[in-house]
Amino acid sequence: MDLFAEPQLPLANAELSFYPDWLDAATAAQWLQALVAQTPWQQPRLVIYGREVTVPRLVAWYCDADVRYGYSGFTHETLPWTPLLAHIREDLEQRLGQRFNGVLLNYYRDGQDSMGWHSDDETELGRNPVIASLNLGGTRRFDLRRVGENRIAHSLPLTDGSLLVMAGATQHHWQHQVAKTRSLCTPRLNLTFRLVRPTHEH
Ligand SMILES: O=C(O)CCC(=O)C(=O)O
Ligand SMILES: [Mn+2]
Repeated sequence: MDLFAEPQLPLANAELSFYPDWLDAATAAQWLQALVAQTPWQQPRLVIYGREVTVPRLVAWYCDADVRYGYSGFTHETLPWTPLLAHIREDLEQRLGQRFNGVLLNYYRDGQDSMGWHSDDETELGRNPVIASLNLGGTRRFDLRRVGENRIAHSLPLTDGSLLVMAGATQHHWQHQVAKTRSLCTPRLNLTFRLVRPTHEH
């Protein structure tokens, strides 16, 4: 890792750190191949304004046995940690000094797979959640806009082996998306590690 590169992105009311070289290429390739093959992918349907839509990507949710988490209007089927995912979690926890008890896998098969504008602001995540987002495979553009504005204020390419950490008040002031694109892109796997609080804490 380049010790002189400043990971902090220059956005007001946000705590965003980007580490482009978090993983070496061989590790990233190995994890991508294994995770794509061993994950029981789901494509949930959810109801938006009374219309049933299919989520435009494949997902899977792994967490500790005691975690309850409803995400974006639907409850994921809960999977137990695999040895590889437990290893990745441990590596992140050690290097970031932050605990996580769940990870959402998002698999973008091609440019038509996407994730719409949102903040990761579910109450289960607590007031100022730390979310560690690991990227494997094809590069996709990650956009940020201020809550209440349409204009994209900042974009960055989430490249293979990179890590984006969102912390502090970021989710109160900013939304993010991974938009559809007509450009050719190879499959991309994103893992967002989260710490879900017990429901009785709030
Ligand atoms: O794929 C990404 O980089 C975004 C994932 C995301 O925002 C989420 O899982 O909440
Ligand atoms: Mn998100």
